[in-house]
Amino acid sequence: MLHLDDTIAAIATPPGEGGIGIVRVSGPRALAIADRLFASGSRAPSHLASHTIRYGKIRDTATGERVDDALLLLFRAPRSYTGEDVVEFSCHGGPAILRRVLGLALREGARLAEPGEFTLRAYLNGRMDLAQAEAVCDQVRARTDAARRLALSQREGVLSREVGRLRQEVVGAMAAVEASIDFSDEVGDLDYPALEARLRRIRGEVEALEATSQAGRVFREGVRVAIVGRPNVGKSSLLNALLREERAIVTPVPGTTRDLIEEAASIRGIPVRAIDTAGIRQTCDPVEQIGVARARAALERADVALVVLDAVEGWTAGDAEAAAAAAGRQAVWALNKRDLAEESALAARIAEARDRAGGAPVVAVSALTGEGLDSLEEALAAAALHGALPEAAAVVTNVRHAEALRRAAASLQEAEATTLQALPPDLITVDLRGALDALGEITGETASDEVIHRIFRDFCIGK
Ligand SMILES: Nc1nc2c(ncn2[C@@H]2O[C@H](COP(=O)(O)OP(=O)(O)OP(=O)(O)O)[C@@H](O)[C@H]2O)c(=O)[nH]1
Ligand SMILES: [Mg+2]
Repeated sequence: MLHLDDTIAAIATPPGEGGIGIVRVSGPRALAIADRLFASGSRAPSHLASHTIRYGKIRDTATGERVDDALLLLFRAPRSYTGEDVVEFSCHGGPAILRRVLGLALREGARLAEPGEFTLRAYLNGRMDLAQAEAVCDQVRARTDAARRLALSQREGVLSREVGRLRQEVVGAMAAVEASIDFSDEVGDLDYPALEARLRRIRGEVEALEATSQAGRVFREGVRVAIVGRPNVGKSSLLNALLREERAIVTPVPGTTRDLIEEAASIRGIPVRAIDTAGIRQTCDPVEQIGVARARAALERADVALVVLDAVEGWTAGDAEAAAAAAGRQAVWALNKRDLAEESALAARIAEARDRAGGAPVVAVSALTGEGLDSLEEALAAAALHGALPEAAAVVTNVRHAEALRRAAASLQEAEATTLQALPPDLITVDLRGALDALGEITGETASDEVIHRIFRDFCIGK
């Protein structure tokens, strides 16, 4: 897959009907293909300047049939997305049109692009590094504004620059070690304590960057929030309130919700799958029994449990059962129906819930009036992020990057140990080389073809 000598083509817009649809062609034959397919005025596309748009007609040269009128966008190498000659046909967005135009491009010598191959070429041609290429995919996949922002900053190179800076730090330490090997007469023997302190500082910075990955992953991949509690406390009402949509059936009858109801929401920019469940209780109704079993299973799979209690009714055995089911995981407790509770009684209920919540935050809320919903969302976001809101400029959102950073930190720690024992300097450089390689995998300098292949395989076709 890692070759660049042929010309690739793909439909770059999603399947189905749309205002426009784009067929993209990149490679040495791109301009020649445009010449064959596209007619506009007297000048052939291959004679147009780079970054030109032309209105014209797409024709099947074999039959002379007119296929569509379209815009041609033309970018010459190296100033294009892929770094190669690129043409894009902006057609009317219908599947038959786009299939036909793509077919013509293939007939004229292009090959169907593999997933992510345009971006792969951008990477191989040095238009972006590996972390930036991965961010392209994250941008496309972003479901919330926060995820979009993180992906954009990574594509713009914020993470790459931080990784590059850390690599330079390691290179600097390595240069000091190597100088002591090669020029011990001039620079003197290695200052082991100073080197050890220097390596420890660098490792601290690598670890700090790795530590942002927890939050980064939450923003990128989202979390599952299971809403649990005994019947009738207002779980479905809270789901609807969080979604701002009447999604689940709400009635005064306990046992209304039988099956799981799962819906996507965005809470403080975090993509959330909110799961409403059947009220947990002992029951003889076989349908409800299955519902309760599903509620427990949903809880098992959830990242955060939203345990709902009633702000008016006191603590019951049913609450204890629901709380026990949620024990041991990230949880937020909501005292719902606060609009029905007297102020003093509410304070007592909050205190009682705090006693039993085992450290989980307790929020008084009303699904009916929306009071307290803001604080509930705040608490859910904090629970999802394990309390750590990313403040750093560079945030790691990718498991692969986090794993590489952990290996870099481990190598640095080895180097520290070697230094501490005042072992021969070449042994230290071996560990430092390991740290450099691990950091280089993030931006791609030291990534294997297999790693690169795996990354682009997950892209969509045409990207
Ligand atoms: N006053 C008031 N009533 C509420 C509030 N939240 C829910 N209710 C009412 O409480 C009743 C039960 O609400 P649901 O949302 O169906 O409760 P649930 O926990 O999903 O119940 P099950 O599905 O049976 O387990 C309904 O009559 C709701 O209108 C609230 O904040 N204030
Ligand atoms: Mg319900």
